[in-house]
Amino acid sequence: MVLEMTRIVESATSLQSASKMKRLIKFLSTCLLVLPHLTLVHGDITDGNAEHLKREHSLIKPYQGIGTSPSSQWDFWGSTLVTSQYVRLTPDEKSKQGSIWNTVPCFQKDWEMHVQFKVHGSGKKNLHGDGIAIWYTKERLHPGPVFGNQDHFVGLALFLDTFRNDLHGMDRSFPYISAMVNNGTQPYDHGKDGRNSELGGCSAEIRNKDHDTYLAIRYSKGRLTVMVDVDDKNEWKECIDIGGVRLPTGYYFGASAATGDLSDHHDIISMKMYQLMVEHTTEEDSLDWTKIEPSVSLLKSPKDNIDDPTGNFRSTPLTGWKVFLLLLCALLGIVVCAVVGAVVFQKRQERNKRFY
Ligand SMILES: [Ca+2]
Repeated sequence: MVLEMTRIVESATSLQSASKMKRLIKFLSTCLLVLPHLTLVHGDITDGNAEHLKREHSLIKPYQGIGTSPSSQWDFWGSTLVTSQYVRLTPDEKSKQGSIWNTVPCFQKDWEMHVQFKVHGSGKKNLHGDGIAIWYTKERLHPGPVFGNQDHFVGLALFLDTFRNDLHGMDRSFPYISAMVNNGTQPYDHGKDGRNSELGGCSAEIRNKDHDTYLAIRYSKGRLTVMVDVDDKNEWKECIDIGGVRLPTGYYFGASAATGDLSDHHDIISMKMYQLMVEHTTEEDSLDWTKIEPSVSLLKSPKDNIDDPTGNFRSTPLTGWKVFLLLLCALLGIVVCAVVGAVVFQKRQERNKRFY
């Protein structure tokens, strides 16, 4: 389009003014190229801003009072061992299960959880397991078969699956990170490594690293974003980014891990929860967010959304794009006006020259 404009302008004006116009168009087209990046940067996951750290939902060294103090904001269960340097959910031993749970329900509508973890053990390639799960669920401290937590859970789970159970699923490498949202009706199928119920995922080398390994989970305006920082580059790499996710407030954060015939040390170093400063419409704010049922609209047919009184939430992930398109249209408008204006100005000048 910009090239087309350049051609039109070249034919309409003299060579000298065309070069000026080219510079103008080059500048404006640079603006157009830069604009999407500005919006992308805006949408990127943030690094933790200490101001917005919610201590009551965070697990930070040296984990004072955990499990022993009545005012403790974290409970633990099973094989979990709390030291001053790490919370070990399982040791590198067979058939262990452990978990740690925030005792304070989270009433933030938009949040970001940064988890520093460490998975390490003596098992050689493919001879280790099973992995860690990070939870945001209705219930807490319910041990079970899903990485040490109950099946048919209600809420969100992130699985850091280090052992490949499904030998047919050779198209992906392990460890594999995946997300699942459940309203309690779906089972987690270990035999398929949860593939039937996953919303998205990525492979990530997270085991036996000498450097720190991190995972970030952001939930804001119906969008779930998961980033990993496991390559010692101090930068987030996108793993999962999906819209149309609905999660209520009032659920609990937790982490669990399990070993089977194969094992690993599954350690949590920290869980830092940040409140995101996001504005909501009065309509959104007037709803009772604790009553929302966990769901993902992408997995439903459009028909299912019609009778949903809160279905309007689902369009919110598009807002960023709408804003971008509006800005793009505005900029294109400016470009067209500038080109037309310059052509008109040039023609007038030429007409004036003829009179002298
Ligand atoms: Ca598995």
